[in-house]
Amino acid sequence: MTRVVHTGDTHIGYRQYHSPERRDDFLAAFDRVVEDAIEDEMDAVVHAGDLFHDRRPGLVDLHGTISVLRKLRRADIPFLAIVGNHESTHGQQWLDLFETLGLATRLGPSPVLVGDTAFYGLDHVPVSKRDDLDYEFEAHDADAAALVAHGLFQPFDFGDWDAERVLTEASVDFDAMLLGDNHQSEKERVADAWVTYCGSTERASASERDDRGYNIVHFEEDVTITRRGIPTRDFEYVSVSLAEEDGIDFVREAIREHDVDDAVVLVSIEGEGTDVTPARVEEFATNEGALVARVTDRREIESETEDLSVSFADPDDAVRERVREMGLSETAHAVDEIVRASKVADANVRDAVEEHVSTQISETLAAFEPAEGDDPDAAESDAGDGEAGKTNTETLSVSVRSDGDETGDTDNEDESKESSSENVPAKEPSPQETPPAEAVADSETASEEGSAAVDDSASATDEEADTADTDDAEIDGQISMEDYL
Ligand SMILES: [Mn+2]
Repeated sequence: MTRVVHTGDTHIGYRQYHSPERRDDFLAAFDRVVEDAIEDEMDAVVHAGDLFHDRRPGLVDLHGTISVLRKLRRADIPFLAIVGNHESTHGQQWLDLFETLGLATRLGPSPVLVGDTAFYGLDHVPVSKRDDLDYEFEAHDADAAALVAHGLFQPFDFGDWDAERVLTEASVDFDAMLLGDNHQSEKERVADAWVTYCGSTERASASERDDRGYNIVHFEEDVTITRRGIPTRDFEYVSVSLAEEDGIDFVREAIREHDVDDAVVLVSIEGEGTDVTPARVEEFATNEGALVARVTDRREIESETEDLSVSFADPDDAVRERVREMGLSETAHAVDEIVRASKVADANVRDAVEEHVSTQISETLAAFEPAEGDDPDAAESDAGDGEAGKTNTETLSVSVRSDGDETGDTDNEDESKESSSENVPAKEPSPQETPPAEAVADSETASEEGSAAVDDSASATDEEADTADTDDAEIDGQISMEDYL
């Protein structure tokens, strides 16, 4: 008999809504799961990927994680894990470091025995590389076997990886697939095995409305899966529909009906109404004790500022217009698109930019020629301008700002806009529940192809990337694993 905790999608280091408290919450949730496992004398804690939110966790996140893992080691409970898409690096993984420290076991194609159950691992693999997988696993002589994997699997909604195919093609007969990536817990029988998601342990997105928790998996004659909830940060969803004469007081009343103390408060406004701006609503909720308040204003209001050249209703428009005026090269525009347009997960921006620029260098240097300034169309593709020096300087300052402020933080705001594979658009109840200015997610393909392409171009460019990482460390407090080793 073997009894394990199945957890995953912990996303330690996620400073959701720019909130340091939220960052602590993600670590606290992991700690809670581990404390439960120790109290219940579990045989192991199995982690199905995305322990970290980012491939470059901050020092404080690493420190906290190591402290929690040490508790498990003291209790003599093994921590078995795989690598998810969020934390994956191109070289050695953080998990390898923890393994070196004796704090974790990285699961792979060889069986790791816990009691009389054999555990195997399958890290997240980009879609473009899955056809090459042969699902060869080393044989075992245990009573039961489980495969721990990270990805969006069929038969669940939005799956792009077929669990049935994995189970039938695998050289080992698995009794269970313990999965991560989908932040919603799921459980279904497939090809004589249980296929289950444990769900995330803190809401990494406003769309994750169900209670958070983890699985307890019991391997006996049969496999039994039960769920246990954990306390998490309160999210209050406030939905108001304003009639024409309704003002800010109406919204305040609606907020007062909720217990917003220390909560993440997400207000959705529909209808008409006067006198109500998101800033005033957020200020009110914060004064009422909310940890974080975000407003999604879904009203369509006639603009009274049509004679202004900049619409503050859409700052992105203003930025776009300014970028067009700068006479940037085609490549600079492409880089701007990658950095700012949110189609690429923040963790993958660096690699996507590197990949794009390397390709351009090898294919067409013309793409680096500055475009005509003040000409939106010419700026897309044309080359040559006397103001090259000036525009290049501006380009640099724009990309530095974007990297530090825009991409890192804004993209982190809500996973729904990231292109990682746990982006599950249709599972999000409706756009009104996501915080403001957060575009609905983009296709997974962008980042998948981005990272796959970088994988292919291999380590030739790794060194440069690492240097950049070190520079960045001074800016955002993140460090690369190589700084540690
Ligand atoms: Mn995840």
